[in-house]
Amino acid sequence: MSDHASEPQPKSGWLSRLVSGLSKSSGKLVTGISDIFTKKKLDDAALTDLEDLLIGADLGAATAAKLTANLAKTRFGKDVTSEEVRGAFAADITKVLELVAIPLSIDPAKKPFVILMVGVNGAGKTTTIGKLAQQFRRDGLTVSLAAGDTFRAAAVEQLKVWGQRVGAPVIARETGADAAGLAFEALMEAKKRGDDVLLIDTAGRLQNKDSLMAELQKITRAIAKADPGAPHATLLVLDATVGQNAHSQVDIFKSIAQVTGLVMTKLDGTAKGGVVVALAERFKLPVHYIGVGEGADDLRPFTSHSFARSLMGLSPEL
Ligand SMILES: Nc1nc2c(ncn2[C@@H]2O[C@H](COP(=O)(O)OP(=O)(O)OP(=O)(O)O)[C@@H](O)[C@H]2O)c(=O)[nH]1
Ligand SMILES: [Mg+2]
Repeated sequence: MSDHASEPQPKSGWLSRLVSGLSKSSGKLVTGISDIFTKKKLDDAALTDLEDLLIGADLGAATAAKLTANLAKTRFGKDVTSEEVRGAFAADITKVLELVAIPLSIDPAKKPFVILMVGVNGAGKTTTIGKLAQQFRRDGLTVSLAAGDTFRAAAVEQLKVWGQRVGAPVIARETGADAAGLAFEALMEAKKRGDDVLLIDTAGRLQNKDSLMAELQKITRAIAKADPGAPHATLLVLDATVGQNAHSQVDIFKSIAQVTGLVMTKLDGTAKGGVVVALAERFKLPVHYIGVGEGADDLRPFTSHSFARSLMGLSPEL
């Protein structure tokens, strides 16, 4: 039986989804670490192998160097078990992630609290809006949605389906309509109704950075015209399956929008979950939510300890 399989299964539904969602990422690390320690003490060669393994699992060179250096400090030359190594890594990763695991707080004084969703095509913006809308509705908040991706009719339809499902009005216009005008109108309507939250979807085309920048800036200006403090949050949605590519997406979107936080989606479909750690180390942007599946309950607030432990194939409950 592997170390991984011997871990107790989490009791709560979400934690077991987190564990199974991250199983591709943790499987790679668990097997890799145990391969390194079947034959060796913690010597220089083992440390190099561990560092390479962490880099290969997308945790980034800086984090990989830090984790292995910390391990060497207390355990160099000693016999260590792979479980001990994973425990030590998880503890250090938790520290890195604690700085960015910041919940998105909806300020009730802002009516509505305006959330602008940005990110490349297919990252999961629209789905994340639907999932968030459902959770806010469950919390008793009134929510409206703005179909700011006016390029594709299917995008508007997708948002309408979510709106109907969760009981949130969707403000949409015909395909090709001005997204900034739509955002302005949606915010005025949401204000009039006294909605608690307005979620604004955007198109994610990145073929041309200048046009994307112009579009997003126009939308932001229109929102600020309707409400000078808005948007109150600009969330960059990143698809974890792109791995290292996520770095350049953060760079680009930070340069064209006031990104206030990240949402990482599709952690269930990839062995590249370690990229969350690399992004935390490099950008220090708050990570508000992670997605480990397509269902509304598969998006949850990001928590450092349970993520770090699950990534290392350890029980998130301990
Ligand atoms: N497995 C999995 N799939 C997800 C997750 N989040 C989103 N998806 C799927 O990813 C696909 C793309 O999601 P969308 O929400 O349409 O992405 P988008 O950013 O709005 O894309 P564009 O509108 O084309 O810019 C959909 O099939 C979603 O169901 C996740 O956490 N896990
Ligand atoms: Mg979309």
